[in-house]
Amino acid sequence: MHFAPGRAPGAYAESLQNDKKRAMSYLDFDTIAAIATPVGRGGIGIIRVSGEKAVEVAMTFFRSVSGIKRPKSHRVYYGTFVDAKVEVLDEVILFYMKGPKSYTAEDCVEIQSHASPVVMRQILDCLLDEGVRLAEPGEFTKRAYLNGRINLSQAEAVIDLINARTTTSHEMAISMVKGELGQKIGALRETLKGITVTLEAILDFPDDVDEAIQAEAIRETLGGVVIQTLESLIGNFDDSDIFRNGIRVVIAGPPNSGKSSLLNRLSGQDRAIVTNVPGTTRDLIDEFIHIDGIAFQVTDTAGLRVTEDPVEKIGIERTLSRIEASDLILYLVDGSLGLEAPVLNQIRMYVATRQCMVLVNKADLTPGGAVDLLSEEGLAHLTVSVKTGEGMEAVKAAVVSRILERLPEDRSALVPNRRQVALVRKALNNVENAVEGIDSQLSFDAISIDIRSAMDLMGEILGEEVPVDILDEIFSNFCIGK
Ligand SMILES: Nc1nc2c(ncn2[C@@H]2O[C@H](COP(=O)(O)OP(=O)(O)OP(=O)(O)O)[C@@H](O)[C@H]2O)c(=O)[nH]1
Ligand SMILES: [Mg+2]
Repeated sequence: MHFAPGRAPGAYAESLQNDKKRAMSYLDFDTIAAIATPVGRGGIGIIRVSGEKAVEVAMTFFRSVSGIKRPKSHRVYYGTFVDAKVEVLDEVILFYMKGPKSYTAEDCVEIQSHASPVVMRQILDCLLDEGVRLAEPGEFTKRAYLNGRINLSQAEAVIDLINARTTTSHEMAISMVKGELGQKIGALRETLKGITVTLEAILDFPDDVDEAIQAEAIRETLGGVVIQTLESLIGNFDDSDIFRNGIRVVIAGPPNSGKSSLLNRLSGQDRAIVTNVPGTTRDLIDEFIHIDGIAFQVTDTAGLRVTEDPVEKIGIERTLSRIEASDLILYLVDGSLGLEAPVLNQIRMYVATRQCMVLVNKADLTPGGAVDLLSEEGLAHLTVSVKTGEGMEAVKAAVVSRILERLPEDRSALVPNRRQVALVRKALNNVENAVEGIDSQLSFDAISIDIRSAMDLMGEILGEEVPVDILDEIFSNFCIGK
């Protein structure tokens, strides 16, 4: 066969097999345990045990009230957990899940105790003394992956879920755990596979196939659905990236307009110094806040004006560079005054070039012309009194809706993570090369190399062809017990 020079089709399947084998041999499947619930006091705590010896070891210490010696799968047992000296450590509930119907797809036992860190630690120590090993961060999920129960994008979604800081990113993580992204990528890989099969046929039986017609069809699929899907995945990532990290909002504007007061009002804390002296704030002041389940990093800044004060100058430079790195500017002016030309120019520039909302503060005072000027200029603005709180709800609602405009329409949309999107970008590059190759009538051999690479990248996203060191990196982002 002339297929994909340098890598015969058999070699491809073999390398897949080898990757998996390498990953398997890398983990010795001994029995592992860890505390699976967060540190700190709460109602119940869970100690999770997974592996061949899970039941045997757990039953060494468990005394069931009903007197059973061997638990049945997917049943819950009530009893006590005793240590090696047969002293009762706690009342516990034992839940046994026989593999493969468990989180790791191995025999799993979960012991629920009271959430006291001391008790949980003692229970864990008993298990560890019996030859169970402490799980590494992410090892339970890693086993679920290596045992074939979940694919890599699902495993990564579990990390995102654990780390989700906001409701929105939580929703995105949930839909990935369900495997929607995996399905999409899988479908894309099937499409690419179909194309490589066609190319193979053309190369093997050149006389039986009309090359021009086939090339046209392949070009249409690649240039159409394949490129569109890859581009939309990249777009979804870009759109949703801000939700993972918190949206960066900068409060800017002339001195004394009420910026520090606004930060304090939004955060509900007396965070920044407020005085009637213009130029009070010199440095950047950050606060994390939540509005409607979305995380914001709000920064109060030094008022923008021409100044000879060296300290204030540095503060203003910092303000400007933070504005450049922001997702949204809240430009605040004092409504009891007019607007000076430099301020008006600055507003015009930010509104035109960046995400910027203009807020006219001090609505409790007599208007001084700022509102009229903005209206004349056709610049949208909201009026507010940070002091009385009037108009604050409208400001928050406007901020949220401005941000939600940037979210992928369907919230459960397919959003790859950082590692995945890097692979999607590479794949897009390959597919674009293939399309160019067809247009410039390159040999089918050459084109199939690009398609093959794109296909491998899809496999890598699904975790079917992942080098071991990358696996390590992914799973080390987990906490212990997951
Ligand atoms: N009447 C009224 N006064 C306000 C309002 N908001 C803030 N102020 C007052 O305006 C003055 C300046 O407020 P700050 O929050 O320090 O203003 P700033 O923009 O941070 O000022 P700089 O840090 O100097 O740039 C203070 O005396 C506040 O009490 C408001 O809505 N109404
Ligand atoms: Mg201030």
